[in-house]
Amino acid sequence: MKNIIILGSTGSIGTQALEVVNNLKEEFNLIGISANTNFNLLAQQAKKYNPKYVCISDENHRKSLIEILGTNNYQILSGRSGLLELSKNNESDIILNALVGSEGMEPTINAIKSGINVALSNKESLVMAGEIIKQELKNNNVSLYPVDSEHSAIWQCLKGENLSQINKIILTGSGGPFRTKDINEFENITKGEALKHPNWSMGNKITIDSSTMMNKGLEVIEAHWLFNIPVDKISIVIHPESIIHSMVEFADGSIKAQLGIPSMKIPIQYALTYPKHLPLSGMTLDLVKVKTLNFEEPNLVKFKCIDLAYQSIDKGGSWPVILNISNDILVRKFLNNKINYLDIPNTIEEILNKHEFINQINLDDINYLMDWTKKYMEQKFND
Ligand code: MN3
Repeated sequence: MKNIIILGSTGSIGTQALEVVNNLKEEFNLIGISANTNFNLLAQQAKKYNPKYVCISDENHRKSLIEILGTNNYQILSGRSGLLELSKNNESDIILNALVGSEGMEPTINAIKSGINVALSNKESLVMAGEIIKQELKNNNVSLYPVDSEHSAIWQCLKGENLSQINKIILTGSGGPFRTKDINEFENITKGEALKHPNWSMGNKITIDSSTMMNKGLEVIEAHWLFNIPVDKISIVIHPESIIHSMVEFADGSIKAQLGIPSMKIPIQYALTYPKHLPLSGMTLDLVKVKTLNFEEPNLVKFKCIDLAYQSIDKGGSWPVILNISNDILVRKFLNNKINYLDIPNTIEEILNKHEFINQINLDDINYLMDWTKKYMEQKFND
């Protein structure tokens, strides 16, 4: 029986993770959940699953949460400090980090430093602090289990294999909603169009990232840190059906792939139950119905973000940090109708080239770069 905390329990990954945990009652004891602003759903989840700790990050909703739940049966935490405290709670054996964006990095590091294994959905943690996280994993003898479907696939393909015998990793991506759209029409892409992902149902931030294909770029960096593979051995193949979740090619040309229906429940459950594949209903893939699998090359001209991500990990240091933070801020602005679609890649490129490069980064540098990027954006967009 594992004690588990789910950070970001009201989001797309969090709600699915709660179902997974609830279906495996003999495996898990849920001890904590957290949400950013959605106190209503958080309260419902608390009543249904009875965790000891309930955390609302937005301090404004603390009172409302307490009004619904009371303080007799739950320990209520709030604010950024409450979240950070929960991420260090070593009554838990595993923490699922399903937080969105850069804000998820510190909780990941806290958990590792507290000796807690992490099931990581927050890829931004590794994009910004990959090197620091790897060092802390070693120092604290802690494991990191990927939740991202591509990385779960690679992880499964690498089981029992020797890293030195790998030719390359082949990350698959659906290509998003604009795979076949003319580049000249990109300028007028609306939020509604960008939020319509063909295969996966996900949160807003990652859905926009999938449409710009920044998501795939971030995943290249994530794979690099997770599996210790040089970036020139990580390639991207567009696979519109999202049935193959990624592949590994070995020295002899043999390729292993992991397949399944595009549901996050499978990689979530595997990250939590590793190394066991436990029953999960409704997830059977009917290959006869799928019939055809297609593959094509990614278009790096249309999807500049992929190229920016490769450049970033190549340059290292502050580049991936700036890449990630500026993307976070720009996606939020796009979702709030503050900027146009093409402002996302164009501004990331601009800021990457303008910032003062830091070669070896520590956590203070990352915090400094966060502030610097926020200020840059405020000035650029006048808000
Ligand atoms: Mn993914």
